[in-house]
Amino acid sequence: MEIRELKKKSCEIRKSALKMIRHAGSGHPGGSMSVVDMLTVLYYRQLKNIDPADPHRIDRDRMVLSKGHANPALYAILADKGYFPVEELSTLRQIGSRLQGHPDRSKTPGVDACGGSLGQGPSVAVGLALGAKAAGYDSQVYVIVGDGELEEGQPWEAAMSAVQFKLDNLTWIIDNNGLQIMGSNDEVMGSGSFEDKFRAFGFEVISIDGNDYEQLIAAFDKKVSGKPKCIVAHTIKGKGVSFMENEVKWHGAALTDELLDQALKELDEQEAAL
Ligand SMILES: Cc1ncc(C[n+]2csc(CCOP(=O)(O)OP(=O)(O)O)c2C)c(N)n1
Ligand SMILES: [Mg+2]
Repeated sequence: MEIRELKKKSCEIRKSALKMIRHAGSGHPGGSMSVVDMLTVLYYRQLKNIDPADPHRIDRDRMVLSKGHANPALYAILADKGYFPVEELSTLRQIGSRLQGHPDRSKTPGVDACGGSLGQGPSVAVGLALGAKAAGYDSQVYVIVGDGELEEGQPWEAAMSAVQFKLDNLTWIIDNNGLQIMGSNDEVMGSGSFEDKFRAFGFEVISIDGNDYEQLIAAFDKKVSGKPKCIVAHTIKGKGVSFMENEVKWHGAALTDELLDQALKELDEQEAAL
């Protein structure tokens, strides 16, 4: 897909995710909006050998959404790609639904790893990347981690392992939106420069505007050998919806009907302007 088409697609995905959250009456719009652009590039351009007709294809690339609360963005994409019917999106977070609030690989076609209990996805991704190498598959593994999530200890163990095992088939993406559930990262637990930290661990580090398509594509396309790649994606929490951008209160809140209408109108205008 060309960049203009990707951008148009991202408007659709944003609208779909917000409608889902409104319908469910709960969810995480801020952190869903910040990852839409990276997910759009991944699913419509980057991931190889993914096939809705064969979701478990053994040689596929893998995508681990470690910050699992951003699931509505992923579900919107998986439905659009045909992993399950679009109508099913309205069952988000309902009892018995295949679309739970956080990713469940045993329930949802196209979901590669469980998530939601923050801090675990990088370890799963390290295992997947090791497994692909051991089995001789040319699969790439991507993991998306929140910046607040990196206050957990487990990701740093995974980071050491990824370097130790020279996992150059692993791309670790930090959604560095500067906010978490209770405020800014700096207020809650200042983490300093992720660029410096991951470089010190031995990653190839690429720092980008994570809502910019040219920069996302260049970062994904960069070939790295002998070590894992870390993309520090500086994003805007709530990206694309004026009243949500950089507002911590939109971490975990459903929209009212009025605000949903406003958000959809803004996204329609952005799409029409492309
Ligand atoms: C182990 C664990 N502790 C707490 C939570 C509750 N929680 C959900 S989202 C969140 C904040 C995450 O912040 P960040 O990783 O920056 O996510 P984003 O800003 O991308 O939404 C927290 C604490 C959780 N899901 N898992
Ligand atoms: Mg954050």
